[in-house]
Formats: sequence, C-alpha cells, structure tokens
Amino acid sequence: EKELFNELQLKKQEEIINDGSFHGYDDPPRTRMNLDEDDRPKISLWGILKSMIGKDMTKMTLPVSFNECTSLLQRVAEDMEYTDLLDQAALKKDSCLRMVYVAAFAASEYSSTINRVAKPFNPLLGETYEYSRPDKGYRFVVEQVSHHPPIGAALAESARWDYWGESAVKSKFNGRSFDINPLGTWFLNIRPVAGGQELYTWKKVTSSVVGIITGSPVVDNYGEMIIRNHTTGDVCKLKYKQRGWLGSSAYEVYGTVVDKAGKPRWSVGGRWNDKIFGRKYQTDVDDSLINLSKESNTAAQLDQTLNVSTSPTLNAPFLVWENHPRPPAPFNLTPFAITLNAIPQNLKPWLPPTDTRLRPDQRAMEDGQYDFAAKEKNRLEEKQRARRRQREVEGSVHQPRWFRKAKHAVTGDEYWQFTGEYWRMRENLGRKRLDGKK
Ligand code: CLR
Repeated sequence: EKELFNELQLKKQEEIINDGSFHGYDDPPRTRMNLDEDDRPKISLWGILKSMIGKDMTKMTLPVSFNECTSLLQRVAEDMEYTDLLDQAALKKDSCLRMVYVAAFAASEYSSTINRVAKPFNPLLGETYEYSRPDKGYRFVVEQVSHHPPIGAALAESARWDYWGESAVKSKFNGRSFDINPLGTWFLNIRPVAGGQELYTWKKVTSSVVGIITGSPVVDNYGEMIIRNHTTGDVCKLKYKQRGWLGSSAYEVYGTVVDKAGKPRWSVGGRWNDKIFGRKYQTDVDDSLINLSKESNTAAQLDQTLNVSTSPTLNAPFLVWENHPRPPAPFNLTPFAITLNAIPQNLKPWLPPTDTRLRPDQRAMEDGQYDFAAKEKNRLEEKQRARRRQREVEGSVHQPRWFRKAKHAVTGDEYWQFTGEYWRMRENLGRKRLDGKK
C-alpha cells in the first residue's frame, strides 16, 4: 500500500527529482558528531538572566556557552523528524482520521524540546539551510528573510504533502519564565491517495523556559492549537496542558477531531515527549489516552493495554506516534538534529555559500571550541551590522532571495511564497562546480 502513488503525487515526485533536489545526499545521514559529549561550563541561567527582565531574546547578549550548536533555521528543519505521520495521513480514506495524524505531527514537533534549554544561533540575514532526504522523499529549504524581527521562511515538499510557514517569534523574559510566542501560520497541503488535495493550517503554541529561578530549567509547551482542514471543514482543537507543580500534567496533550457537521469523530491524546494515541470519539476529555502514554509503559505492556488491536475500526485506542529514543548526545541533540549540520564531501559542491553548514562559528561550537566559536560569531555579526549600515547609506532594503510575501487565496493569511527558484539554481551551481573540477 505504501508504494502507491496517484497521478498528482507522481507529478510532484518527478518535479522534486528532476530539480536535482537529492544531488549530494548520497551518504546516509550522520549518526554521530566529532564530540562525544559537550563540556560547556555549567553556569546559572538565573545568574545571567536576572539583569535582563523584560528583554526579548534578540536584545540579550549571552555568553556562547548558553548556545547549542544548531541555528534557528535548523530548529525549523527539526519539524521534519516525523513526516512519516504526514505520509500515513495521506494514505487514510477518512479525512477526520487524516486529521488525527496531522494533529500528531503538529504535536511531535515539540518532542525535540526536551532537555534543550539552550539558545540556537541566530541566523544571519539571507542565511539559508536546505535538507533533503532521498530515503523519505522530501526536500526542505528555509531562508532568513528578516533580521529585525528575526523571521525564517520555510518550505518542505514531498510527493504526498507540502508544508510551509514562517518561524517568527515574540520572546520575553518576564523574571520567572522565558516565553516564546510563535506568530506565523503554518500551512500543510496533503495529496491524499484517495485523490485531490486539502489544505490545513495551524499556529504553534507557546514555548516557555520555566524553573529558571530554582536552577532546574526545562522547556514547557502549552496552549490551544486549532488545526483546520479548509477543504473539508474538519477541525481539531488540540490542548497542550501547562506544566503544573512538580511537573504534574507535564507534556499532556489531548483533543477532538470534529467534522464539518460539528460531530466529534476521533479523540487524540497522549504526551508530546512520549506517545500519542487515537480512538473513536467516546467522551469529551479523553484522559484515558493521556494515561496510556507513560514512559514506564514498555511496548509489551502497551500491546496488552491496547488489547493488541490497532484497528481504528474498533473502539480500542491505537498508537499514532512514538518519540524516537534519545541516547545521550552533545548538547542533548536528538539523533535527527545530529544529522542536520553534517557536511559530507558529496554535498559540498551543491551547497550555496549561504548555507548554515558553512558557518564557522557553529562548526566550532559543535567541535567544542567555544572561545573560537564566540570570536567567529562576533566577527560575522559585526560584518552583518556593517552591511546594514551600508544599506542605510544607500537607502536600499534587503530583498529575500527565495521567498516573497503573499496573501493566501484561501485563508487570507500573509505568508512567504516560495519563488520556485532555489533548487534549480542549486542544480546549476553544482553542475558548474563539478564541471570546473573535471
Ligand atoms: C519549539 C518547536 C517549534 C519551533 C520553535 C521555535 C522557537 C524555539 C522553540 C521551538 C524551542 C525553544 C527555543 C525556541 C527559541 C528559544 C528557545 C529553542 C524549536 C530556547 C530554549 C531559549 C533558551 C533561552 C536561554 C536564555 C538559554 O516548532
């Protein structure tokens, strides 16, 4: 069933392949970094943040040891870890069941925030990051289109779906917690195997670093997410519970998929750090689904609880998503995040000079050379400031290279429209470089 593609999907797949999007991605994704563990000096977050109450992240100068070796562009790429859910969604015949998988995908994006209390590098204006996965059939590109405020515009494409949006956030340290409010709308276009296309949108919930004063900072994600299927009228309201005292209700997420007629059809729930389940709708708040998802549940215990049935035609809950294992890693990166900054020999000729992988400061950070990382970071940011002053003198404004602002015809939302050029330009550049070498 998995290999079945309909005409629309095949057309998209051909476009992706013909653009050369997978060129350079011959090697399997990297599984480890040069460092086995990072030895960043442990400094108190409160000690440094207490003088920064009321500030947003862009106005904070923090020592580089508060950074992790990723950039915000790569953090957007981390949304790609569980795109299998979107492939699965496309295989379902019932649009409300597709929504269950889309909701799990939206929640899965938070799993990578566990143990990641560190600041990603702020991308330079015009910086890009691309990531293709021939084994999964998708390509992804993101560009820093604005510096003040920082905005990254992203687009991921595969045979069965496209996913795009912007990473703009408003952040503030209010004295107790450090809150990050995402602003942009995220769009998902699914091409179901059953035919046609459908458009989904949602906004991301609040991310927040809590426990700063007590010295045990953790990332919490909470709020209500409303996922709409604009094509069918189905809606899923997904509630991410705020972490309570001593971690009660931490990671909990639950929601209901309601069809166009207002009839609740599916429950979805669990923990965004662990597992998410679906079930035919029975009750309003499906606590039982949340309770199913406990880290103590082994796969065998789960099978028993689930009555071994994973068939959505019965009323038994079925496992929709499970977090990948998190072996110890430098900067607590996920195995997926570890793949992002790799720069294999085969890929080099295909990368534009703006790609994050070529940033010397981030490279130094990932290799544990923190002083050099700090020095290089400073140098690059100074150069960026000089470029901005130059633009001011000339009276020119920076124009994004691969995206332009547009208004969405269906939802009316503003978004960054891909100009369609990136992959073809990359192909030309790579061909030229390789021909030059011959
Ligand atoms: C969460 C998942 C979303 C995209 C997203 C956007 C901004 C990210 C956030 C994620 C995770 C937490 C984050 C935040 C920006 C800053 C913040 C990385 C990836 C960190 C934890 C703030 C550290 C603060 C310091 C003072 C150390 O889909």
